[in-house]
Amino acid sequence: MSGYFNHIDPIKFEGKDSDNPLAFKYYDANKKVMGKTMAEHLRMAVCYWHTFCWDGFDVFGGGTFDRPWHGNNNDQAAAEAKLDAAFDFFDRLGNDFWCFHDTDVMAAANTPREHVENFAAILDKIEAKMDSRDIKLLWGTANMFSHPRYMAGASTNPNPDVVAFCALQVQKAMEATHRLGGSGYVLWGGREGYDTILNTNVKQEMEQLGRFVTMAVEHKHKIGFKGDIWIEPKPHEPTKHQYDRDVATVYGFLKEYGLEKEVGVNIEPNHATLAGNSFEHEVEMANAFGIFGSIDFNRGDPQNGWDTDQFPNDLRENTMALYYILKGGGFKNGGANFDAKVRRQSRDAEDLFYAHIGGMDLLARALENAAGLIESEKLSGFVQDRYAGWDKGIGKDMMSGKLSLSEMADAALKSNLSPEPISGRQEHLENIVTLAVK
Ligand code: XLS
Ligand code: NI
Ligand code: NI
Repeated sequence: MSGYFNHIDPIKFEGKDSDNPLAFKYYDANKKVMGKTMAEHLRMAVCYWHTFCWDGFDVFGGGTFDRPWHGNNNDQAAAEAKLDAAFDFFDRLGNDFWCFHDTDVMAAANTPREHVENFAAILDKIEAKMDSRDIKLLWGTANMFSHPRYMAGASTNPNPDVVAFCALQVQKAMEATHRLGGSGYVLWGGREGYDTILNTNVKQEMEQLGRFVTMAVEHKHKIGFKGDIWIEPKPHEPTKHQYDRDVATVYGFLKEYGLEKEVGVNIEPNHATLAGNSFEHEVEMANAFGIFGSIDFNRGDPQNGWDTDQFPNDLRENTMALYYILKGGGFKNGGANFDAKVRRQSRDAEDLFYAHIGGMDLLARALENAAGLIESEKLSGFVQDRYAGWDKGIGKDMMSGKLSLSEMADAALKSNLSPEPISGRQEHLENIVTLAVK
């Protein structure tokens, strides 16, 4: 036990009239919404990296948090101290899931053999922690972007020896995820892209990525991992152009390599907005392609053009996202993790709790709002009516392939109709959402 969180009592649900900032006002794990509990719907996870690894540094200055487990050496003792603190935090917050990168949890390693040894050493400890609790692993991943060896990319690196190191990290991280009972495995291609086209062979790199993801899928089947693999789209940052730009781009990539039935997406709203998309657009595109997986729930800042990774607090945006998530059938193996970090001045233990409590309460409200929108059928009914023409007549015949272009054209000549434009009712529909955001 680290002691760092000792002054914080386990967080309880106290209801919306509570004044206690260290209590849930809306997240009532066992409350039923559309037939499932809030906990079952949301599958909320704490992310190890921002919450326990980041020390508050930014590009202009060093760490500000002074956590007792952040020593100068990232050795096994430090990794174990961090693990104790993390599980002590989970015990108090009561989150059902967590997620991690290999390098978050282990002692620093420089060589491939050291990587295997250090990762294995901490895995036994993690397993022991998990065995004595109810907490589950939402997903695991490998960090293939922080070490200088990855400055020119991970699986898209010009040097095959670097890609071999990636293969080792993915192999071990996926096996660890499987061993710890994880539901998913994430591939975020942090440096799978380029800074200048002048030094880059784009076709070669795309093919490396295609082959590498195929190898990861083959390995999943070889070891019998039954969870999902998800790619996390992001358009840029750290590289100028990233190959996994957004959901539609990832789908094109998956189709090209025959992986669209094997790999889904882990959507992050801040990445969506950086790509010029709304959060709900990305969710609905993933639903349309059948690749919806999981969500990293953070937010950006409307005035800043980078991945600020802030805890979510926009009820309307998250109501919309949850509406499309529920409409698509909700989370299966996926869930809601907070890929978000407290601000650099939020340096106290309490701040970590305020952040997660706020995010969990927000998602609980957004879930109830979204369920209300689904149940009222006002939005879905409107959309259904709008497209009703495709269930019959020439609409149906065109879509079933019965009509050629000329036959469809003949239908226009035959009816000689100049169809009346019909209102899209945008403001009316927006009002329905506004009234549902409570
Ligand atoms: C960075 C990403 C990263 C992934 C996991 O922008 O969001 O944190 O979620 O590697
Ligand atoms: Ni993320
Ligand atoms: Ni991100």
